[in-house]
Formats: sequence, structure tokens, C-alpha cells
Amino acid sequence: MPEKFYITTPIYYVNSDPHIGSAYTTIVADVIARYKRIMGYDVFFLTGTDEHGQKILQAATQNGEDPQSFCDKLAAKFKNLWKDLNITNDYFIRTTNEDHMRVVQSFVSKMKENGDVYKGKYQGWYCIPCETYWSEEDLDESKICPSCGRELKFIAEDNYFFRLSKYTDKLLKHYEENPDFVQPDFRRNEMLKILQSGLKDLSITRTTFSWGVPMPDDLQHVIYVWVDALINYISAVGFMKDESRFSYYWPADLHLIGKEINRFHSIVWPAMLMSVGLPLPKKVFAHGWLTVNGQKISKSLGNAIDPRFLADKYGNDVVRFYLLRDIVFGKDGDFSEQNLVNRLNADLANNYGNLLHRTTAMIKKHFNSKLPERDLSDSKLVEEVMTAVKSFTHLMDTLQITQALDKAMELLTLANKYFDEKKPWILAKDENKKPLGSVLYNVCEILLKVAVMLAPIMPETSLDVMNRLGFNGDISEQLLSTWGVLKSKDTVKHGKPLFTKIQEKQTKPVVNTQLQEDNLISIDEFKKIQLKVGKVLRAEKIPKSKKLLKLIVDLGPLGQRQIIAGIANYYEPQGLLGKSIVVVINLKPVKLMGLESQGMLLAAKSDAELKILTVDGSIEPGSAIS
Ligand code: ME8
Repeated sequence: MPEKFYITTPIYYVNSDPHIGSAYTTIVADVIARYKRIMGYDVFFLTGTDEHGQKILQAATQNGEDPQSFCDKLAAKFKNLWKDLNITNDYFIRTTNEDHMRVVQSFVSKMKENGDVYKGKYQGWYCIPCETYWSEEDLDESKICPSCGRELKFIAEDNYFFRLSKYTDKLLKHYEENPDFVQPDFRRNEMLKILQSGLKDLSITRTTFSWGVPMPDDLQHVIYVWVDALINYISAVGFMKDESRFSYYWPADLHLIGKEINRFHSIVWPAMLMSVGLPLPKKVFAHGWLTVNGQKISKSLGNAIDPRFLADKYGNDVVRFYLLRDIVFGKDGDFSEQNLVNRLNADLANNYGNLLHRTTAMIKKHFNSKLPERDLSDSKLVEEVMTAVKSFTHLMDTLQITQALDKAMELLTLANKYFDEKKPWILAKDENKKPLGSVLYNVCEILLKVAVMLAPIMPETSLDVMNRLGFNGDISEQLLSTWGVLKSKDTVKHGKPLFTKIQEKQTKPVVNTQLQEDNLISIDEFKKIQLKVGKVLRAEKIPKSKKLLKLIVDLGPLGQRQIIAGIANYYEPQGLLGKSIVVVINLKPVKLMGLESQGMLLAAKSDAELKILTVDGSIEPGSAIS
């Protein structure tokens, strides 16, 4: 019987489209799931969407949609993206699914029966984007969210509370007895500090909106979105529905999450499970956060890269490889498209693709495309390869994924060095083709090992490489643990280069190009802004103002208007006379330094400069601009 391995990602909020951050966690989880399958485990890989709560309700309302159809649309986007990114999740859970909602109610009822839920009054601060309560001690005077830096809302409600405080000591004991429960260690220590300072009871219902799971026996309340969400990990594997399935999969082997939601997974969730008497997950791994070109990923900065766009441009495998190679798993890391291109060119096109290409070319030419005889005389090489493979599996098993990937890359370096040192192009001149054959065989066998090691990360490429090497069987652990898997005389295919290098000038950055649906306006909305050509008739400084100039502008049939513009630091009044500029004419008039401004001129501004927009050539004042 194979051993089971149950792995989860966070279930993502459906308030906005998936981005490179959610894709990162899901891709890493997919890599681990694929690796475990190769190693013979019976894997269950779960992902899904978190669809209740105030944040989702707000997003739906802002979009003018009822929350359920809004969630349906967004959940489909996540589901489809994972399919396109080659994610092999076994199930996709949605918290608006009725089965899940029933489980949430039963779970909370059970906590109540066990004496862990009581009614009280919550008064304090709440972060809607994080759906998180904060107590006064966590905050300074500014009352901004310690996690996301956004403004908090003060709420005062009659709520039900969970006796989280009761579990402080039990949790501390669990941490002590299971030193690997939370990983990496520095994240475990953060949680230990919170536990050591003592836990407070947690408000677990809300009454000011109804988009959530109703509290059993008190329908005025909906269950706190985090309680609802965490329960997905058990409702998805049959809790209270299919007990044999549930007891087979639970406890989860790994909850993979981002660092900002560690407290929910490593403290709140385990305490909830203790309350109802269920075993705790075996491991929580909280990875770091991705920035983009050094900046936090944020919708307002417009840098929330669309993973599909990236995958379309470079290919799924390349994006997956880059994320695992460049972002040290566990630590914060920066996404940079330039670094992705550098990795593609150096690691993939040069070290991997080129070696395969050179090797298969020689087998085609000198061995009529048949894999030459295996040769065991080079035991030092074989030993080095097998040591690297062993470290690879150890590193993968202990979730040191970036370091495991280093081992595969080291093997490629080793094989390239071996190829160059053995000079097969000189051996090829020899009548006796055995020495040439054995070098080429050894390189092929290393390439096969690398393809297997990289299969969880670059599944399509690995299948392609294995096929070119003449291997068409299943990918399994045995291909890693024994030397000499490839069979002499099998047909090797010499094809197109595996990867195409990208020259710098070919890359147009994908950052900032994503169209955010909620930022888009329709042509009718754009047409509401009336733009006309205005000819500057007069321009003068305004006494006591350093920044403002007063302009009188001729708008043809619309007459003349006075415009007060903040351009005095950049233009002398004289220099503006006669210019045909762009004027917004339907802006509400405002008073600046006591003077009415009856329109606005358009200008381009950088940190250091400001340039007024003018019309290219001469045209009647008052002409419409569209
Ligand atoms: O927190 N870098 O959902 P969410 C790396 N619904 N990972 C990132 C990231 C970034 N910049 N941005 C997001 C929620 N992530 C809850 C979870 S689970 C029971 C409920 C990833 O949509 C990372 O895994 O805000 C993070 O923890 C998760 O997306 C947050 O997703």
C-alpha cells in the first residue's frame, strides 16, 4: 500500500484576480505534489477559493454584482488559471459549496458543545482586507493594520467567542514535542513568541452583514470567515461525510502557506482542532513573500503580474523553473523579469538545452541515432552523480527545494565539464568508437537523471528530454536510484533546441501591462471628459504664488476662459503665448488664490520636469480632441 500524502495551499480570496503571489504558492505545492507522486506516494493535493466575509461582499458590491455570481466568476478564473499552469490539484474547494458550509456549522456546534464557545461583546479594531481582528496592544496611535498597513475599522458587536486562551499551554506542549510542526524554524520561533505571551479568546461571529455561514441556532450571526476557511482542509476530505476517506487523509501532511497567515494556521487552526478532538496537521510551512522589482505586489501600483501572460510569453516550465530557482523557498524574494530571462538563457538554454543538443547530434552522426553501449569504467563520475541524486532526494524530502534544484543544476555543470574534458569531437576521429560511445552514454544518463529531478518543476520539458533520450517509460524513483537506466540501441532523437535564448531587446516587460478590470473605463466614460484645443492669449504670474500662472485661453466658438495652472516653476509666462494647448473644459470651476479657474490644461510630469501638451501643427482654437 503506498503511503498517502495530503498537501494543501491556502484557499484564495476571490476579491480580485489571481496574481503571481497566489500562483507562486500553488506552483510550489504542485512541485511538491508531483515529487511525492514520483516517489510513490498516494497524493491528495487540495486548493480552492475563500468566498465569504466582508471583503468579498465589498468587492461584489463595488462591481454591482450579487456576491454568489461574483464568486462564481472569480472562482472560475482561479480554476482555469491552475489548469493552464499545469497544476495537478486533485480537488478544488469553494467555501460557498453547501457541503462545506454544513461541515462548518457542525464543527462550530461541536466546539460549542465542548464548552469552547461563549457569547460576549467585541469592541476593537478590524482589518477588512486581512479579515483580521487586532487588539489595542498590537497597534500604535495611527491604527493601521500591522500586517498590511491599511486603515482599520473600529467595530463593536455582540459576538460569539472561541476560548482560544484555553489552548495556550497545550499548543506550547505540541510545539515542544513536534519541533518540525512549523517550518522554517524562524517562523516557528515567531509563533512560539506569540504563544509564550499568552493567547486571547477569538471572536468567531459577525452580525453586521450576512455573507457567510450562519451560526447554528443563532441566525443573526455569520461565522467569522477565517473559521469558515480553515475548516476547508477537513471538509474537502470527507469530514462528517465519508469517515473512512477522512481518516485515511487526515491529518494533512503539509499546509503550505504564505508567512502572513501563519498565526491562523499554526495557532488558531490547531486550537480549533484540539477543541473538537481531531489530530493536528503534521506540518505547516510558511514561505516568504514575493515583491516585484523590489516593490510590494499591489493592485494600486499596477504590478500584480498576470501569471498567464507570463506563461504565454516564456512557457509554463520556464516560469515555474525561475520561481523555484531564484526565490529561495522559505525566504522573501523578488520577481524580476530580467532575472527570469537570465535564468532561461544561462541555466536552461546554455547548460541544459545545449548539452542535450550537442550530445544527440553526435549520437545521430556517429551511432545512427542509436544509444551507444553502456560503460561502467568511469566509476568516479557515476559516484559523483549518485551522491548528488541522493542529496537531491534528501533536500526535497526536507522541503529545501531551492537547494534540491541546485543539485540538478550542479549535475548539468558536471556533465558539461565532463563533455568538454573528454572532447568527444576528438574521440570521434578514432576508428574505435567505444570511448566516444561511453562518454555520450554517460552524458545521456546524467541528462535523464536531471530530467527526472526537474520533472516536478518542468514536467513538459522533462517528458520531452526523456523522449529524446529514447526513454518512454513512467517517471519513477527507480530512475533516480540506479545508474544505467537508459538502454543501449534505443533510438535517440535529435530535435530542435530545447529552449530559445532571448536577446535583451526582445523582452518587453510584462510588469505594469496587466489590464485590471476594475481600472478600466468604457469609451462612453472617457467621452464625458471634454477636451478642446485652446490658444494661449495671455499668461501672467500671480502675486504671492510661487507655483501658479494665470492664463487666458481662446477656445474659438466657446469664447475665452481663465485657467489657473500650477506650472510657474517650469514655464515663463512669455514662452506660453500663442501655444495651442489641450484643455479640459467641463471640469467644475475652482478658486485658487482667490481666482476662478475655468478649466484645466494637460501636462506630462516626471520627478524633475513638467511639459505642457501641445497640438502638433496649427488647428482652429476650440477644436475637439478625442
Ligand atoms: O489569505 N508572495 O487568501 P489570499 C508570495 N483566504 N505569496 C503570496 C503573495 C506574495 N506577494 N501574495 C499572496 C487568504 N500570496 C485567505 C487564506 S486559508 C484557510 C485562507 C499567497 O487570497 C500566499 O500563499 O490573501 C498567501 O498566504 C496567500 O497567497 C494569501 O492569499
